[in-house]
Amino acid sequence: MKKIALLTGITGQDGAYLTELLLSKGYEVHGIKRRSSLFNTDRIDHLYQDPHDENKNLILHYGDLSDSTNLIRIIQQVQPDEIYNLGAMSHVKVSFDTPEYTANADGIGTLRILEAVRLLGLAKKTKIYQASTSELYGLVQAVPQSETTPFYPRSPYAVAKLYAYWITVNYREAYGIYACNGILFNHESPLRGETFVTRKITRATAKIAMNLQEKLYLGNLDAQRDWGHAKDYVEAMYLILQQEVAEDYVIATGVTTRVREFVRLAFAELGIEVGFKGEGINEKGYVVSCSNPDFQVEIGKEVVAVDEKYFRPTEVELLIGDPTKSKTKLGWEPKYDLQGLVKEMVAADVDLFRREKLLKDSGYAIKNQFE
Ligand code: NDP
Ligand code: GDR
Repeated sequence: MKKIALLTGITGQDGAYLTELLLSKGYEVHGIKRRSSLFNTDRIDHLYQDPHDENKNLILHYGDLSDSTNLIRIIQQVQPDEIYNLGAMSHVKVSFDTPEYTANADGIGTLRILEAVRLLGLAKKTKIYQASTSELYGLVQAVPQSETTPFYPRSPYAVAKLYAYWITVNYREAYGIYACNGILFNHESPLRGETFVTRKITRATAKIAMNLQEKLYLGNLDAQRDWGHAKDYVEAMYLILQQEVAEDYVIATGVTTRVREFVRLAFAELGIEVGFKGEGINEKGYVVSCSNPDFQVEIGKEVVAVDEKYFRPTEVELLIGDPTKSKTKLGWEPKYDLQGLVKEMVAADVDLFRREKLLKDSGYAIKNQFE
């Protein structure tokens, strides 16, 4: 009998990689997608299967984490062995603009999934993975951060995810549901949303190198993040649900890097050396040298500047995870290091903008300028 998985957030970065992984393991995968005025399945279009095919293994359902009856109906119909709750308003900065919605989708949305499983009598059948986050650690209490480090959330997003974390633990303890938190540190990929800092940087690097963009405006260049590759991290999600006992795990690389350094590494991938001068909001990044004949960037050109609009009212300055438990208990080991991650992301964006440049040179406008 093939296993059945249900994913919320299937159209997101992690949803796409996890779907690929579960399909490769022979699962029947069901995903919840939101209705949108434009197609929103770009990340999983390569996995499309004809809904009329009797042997299809990928099935999408319309739904939303803010709608209990919809979740109950889908879970009842699908009878999943595993639920991966990846759906969320996942942008920390945007959560300050939409705090109530974020609490509803990210916090209460998790409760709705747990409660649906309980009400439908699936407590002994359905295992639940909750997408928890290193943002729970927030204001630094201790480093590196592990499963026992105290939480101190610093955004409406993190506070909503704190509720989701504890309600998951509570349903495990109260009703015996196999429900686990994966406390994942930042993970990126060519599928990363364009407004998260790594993808914003790799896109701008490619565009600046091709003279499609003048400058990259960023916020806090000093922030430190433990960045891994999403492909490695969805392997961990799967492993977390395959254990004898339900537990919570930190998934991280154990290496932290500043935003400024990520910028340097991205440009260096294209043979462009970027230096920084100035301090605080007056800090600038400029081109020191360019050894790649494919890209004509002027030496001395200012390519990075700071814009206060990207500062957060309360910032998380330093994240560095301790993945000892996941390595020893799950046998999880990441395959990518930061260099490999940056290389893949920059290459994918160069490829993307080569195509966009062709369009621009033929007189068509470049899409997606808003962020
Ligand atoms: P994305 O932002 O790429 O994807 C989020 C997904 O959630 C999308 O499919 C989105 O749909 C969906 N979604 C948003 N709101 C709702 C809603 N109200 N109802 C149903 N679905 C909704 O996130 P990632 O893939 O990067 O992250 C996956 C999960 O892991 C998230 O919960 C995130 O908070 C968490 N996380 C992510 C980390 C990371 O570094 N990537 C680290 C730690 C945790 P649509 O496509 O329509 O917008
Ligand atoms: P984060 O990711 O907030 O850690 O949340 P993001 O990439 O948005 O920010 C990382 C750090 O970079 C700083 N920064 C900027 N961030 C953005 N987005 N844009 C900028 O221009 C910019 N300049 C500097 C930020 O201030 C921050 O310190 C991600 C999300 O995927 C969450 O859903 C997830 O839970 C956490 O990672 C772990």
